[in-house]
Amino acid sequence: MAPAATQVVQPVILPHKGAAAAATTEAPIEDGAVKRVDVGKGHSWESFAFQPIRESQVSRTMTRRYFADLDKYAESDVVIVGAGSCGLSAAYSLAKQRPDLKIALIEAGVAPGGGAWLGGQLFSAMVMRKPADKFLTDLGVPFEDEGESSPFVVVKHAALFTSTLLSRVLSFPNVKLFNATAVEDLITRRYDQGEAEGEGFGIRVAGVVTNWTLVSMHHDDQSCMDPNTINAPVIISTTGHDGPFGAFSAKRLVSMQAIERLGGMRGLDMNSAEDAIVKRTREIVPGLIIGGMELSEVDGANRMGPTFGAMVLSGVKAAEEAIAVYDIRKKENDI
Ligand code: 48N
Repeated sequence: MAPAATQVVQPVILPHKGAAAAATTEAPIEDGAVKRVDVGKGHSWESFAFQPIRESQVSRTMTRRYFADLDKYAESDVVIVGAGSCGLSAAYSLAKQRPDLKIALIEAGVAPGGGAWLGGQLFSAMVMRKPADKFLTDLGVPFEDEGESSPFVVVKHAALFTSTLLSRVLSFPNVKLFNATAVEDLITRRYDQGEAEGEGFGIRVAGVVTNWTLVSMHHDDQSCMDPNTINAPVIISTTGHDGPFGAFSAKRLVSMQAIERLGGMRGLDMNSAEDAIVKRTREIVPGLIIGGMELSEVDGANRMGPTFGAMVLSGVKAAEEAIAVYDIRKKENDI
């Protein structure tokens, strides 16, 4: 039976509130034809020249900005560990709902995006089960929908989703991405659990410990490379399940005996995996919310393989959980 006609849902790109007014040299589109970028001087390559510069001007611009950001985000409201599809979706959802919150996004890779640059087995198309198409519409990513009877939609290339999401997240003035930076530990506080949580002392997560990723990967062959820190009352950890740092926070909670053991990711079962990951995205220990595929390692949930709807909606849920935790701690003046 021929597939139902595929309808391409074009996004209505709304002017993004958080987007800085980007200076552009893009020539305006006139009568349907995009004019080439006008580089001035009558667009003559023979007479073309950049304005002269001294190298230190570039160096000072980069270092001043980076260290001003480090200073500003040394005290953050929310830190998101891992800028894969779940972490980026959490950052987008959180920054859009709460422009008052300072959000630090820490990504070990030079390139954010995690496993969402390609679909399954390095193929291009990205499949998302409904209702995750609502997130795509909100974000403004075009997708193909074979109609109501189809349980999923398709983004023609995963990179179209990830690059659009990344650009929206980076356009928020209250989000700072620190990429090529690894979280190599958690800042913790002991707190009296009181009767409600079964007496004794528990740990609460109060920030992250960071280092350049390349440094974090070489502690075994170069000692004494101390880290840096970011304090925050709420951490969202979405570090995935594979790669050199996969499930980082979950594994660290076990090694500090904050949780007994990992449940261990189970075999592939799309139907059970995606519902479980979205519905169980939650605060694992006070101050630390875990979502995305990292959660499958905590709970022993199945994996879903090449569908990404649970990643984006787990990110949406993690953002809501983070807002709830933050607002309670703020009300208790316990930030
Ligand atoms: O894409 P991932 O790995 O993780 P998620 O949970 O955002 O998305 C998972 C998704 O890509 C799948 O695995 C799909 C759905 N397949 C499932 C299946 O069954 O096979 O992104 C995690 C990001 C990466 O970019 C890592 O570099 C980063 O987190 N990361 C860290 N960044 C900073 N500090 C760390 N300690 C750290 N650990 C991982």
